[in-house]
Amino acid sequence: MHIPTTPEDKKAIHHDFSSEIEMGLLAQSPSISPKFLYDPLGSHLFTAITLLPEYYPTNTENSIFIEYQEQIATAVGIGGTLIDLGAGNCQKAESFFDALKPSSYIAIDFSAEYLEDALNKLAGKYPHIQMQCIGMDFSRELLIPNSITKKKRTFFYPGSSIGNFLSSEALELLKQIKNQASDGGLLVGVDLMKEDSVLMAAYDDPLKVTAAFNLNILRSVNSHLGSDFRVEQFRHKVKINHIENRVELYLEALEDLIVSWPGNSKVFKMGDLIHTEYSHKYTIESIKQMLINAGFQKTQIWTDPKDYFAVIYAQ
Ligand code: AVI
Repeated sequence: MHIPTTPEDKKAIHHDFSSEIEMGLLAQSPSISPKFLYDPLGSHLFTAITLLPEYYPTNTENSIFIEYQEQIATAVGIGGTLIDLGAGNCQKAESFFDALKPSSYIAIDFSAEYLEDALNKLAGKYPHIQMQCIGMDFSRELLIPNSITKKKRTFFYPGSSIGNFLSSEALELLKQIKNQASDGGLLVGVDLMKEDSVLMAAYDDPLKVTAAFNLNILRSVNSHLGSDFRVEQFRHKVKINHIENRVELYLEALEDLIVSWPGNSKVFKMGDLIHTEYSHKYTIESIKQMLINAGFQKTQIWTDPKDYFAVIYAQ
C-alpha cells in the first residue's frame, strides 16, 4: 500500500494543493480543479449520482459491460494485472473479476481514504487476487511503481472520467497509459455527444444530488486552504458548450461576498462564476483519433442501442 504516511509527506502534499487552489481562485476566471470534488463526502455524493436514473453514463456503461462481457474478456485476455484508474468504490472492476480472472488488482484513486475502505472489503471476498491500493493524483503524472509487473497490464478507466480532462491533458494521459501498458492495453468508457435535454437532466438532476456534489467542493477547499467559503452563498450552474462539445459545471455567487484564507482573500460579485468541472463528450471518430494520436494502433468498440456511450479496448 503506498499512501503518504510521514508527516513531512502529508505537509508537502497539503502545501502543494493549497498553492494550486489559491492560484485557481485568484485567476481572472476563477476555477477549482475537479479533483477536489472527491473528498470523502464528495466521493459518496458521486456514488449517489451514479444511482440517479437521470445520470445515464453509469447505467449505459453497465449495460454495455453486461451485454458484451464475453467479447470484452476475449479482447482483454485473462489472468493479467488489472490497474483501475479512479477506482472509487471498486465496484466496476469487481464486476469483471469473474470474466477476466486477474492475478492482481491495483486500485488507484485520488482519495486514498475512501479507496482503502472499499479495497479492504474486496480483499476479503477475493483472497486469491493480490490487491494493492495507491493514492495518486494521476492528473499530474501516472507513475506505476516498478514493483508491479509490466506483463499483461490492463488499464481500466471506466465511467468516462477521461472526459473530465481537457483534450490536451486527455491525450497526455493516454500517451502515459500506452507507454506503461507495454504488451497490455486500455479498457476505457467514453461518453458520447447527445441532446441537451438528456445532458441537462443528468448534470442538474431534480433531487439536486449533483448540486450538492458540486457545492461540496467549497468545503473540500476550506479544509485544504483554511478558507471560509459558505456553501449557502453559491448555487450549482450547468452550461452546455457546443463548440467544445462539453458540459461545464460552475458555482455562481448569489451575493457580493469576500472569501478569506491565511495570507489572502478574494472578492466575488453577485453572479460571478467559479469553474469546477468540464465533462467532454466525444464522437466515435474523435475518440478513435485521440487514441491513435496517443500511440494505440488497434481499437475494439462496443456501444448501446442509443449510441449514448462507448466502451473501447485499445492496444
Ligand atoms: C466522474 N465523471 C465522469 C463525472 C462526469 O459525468 O463527468 C463527474 C460528474 N460530474 C457531475 N456529475 C458527474
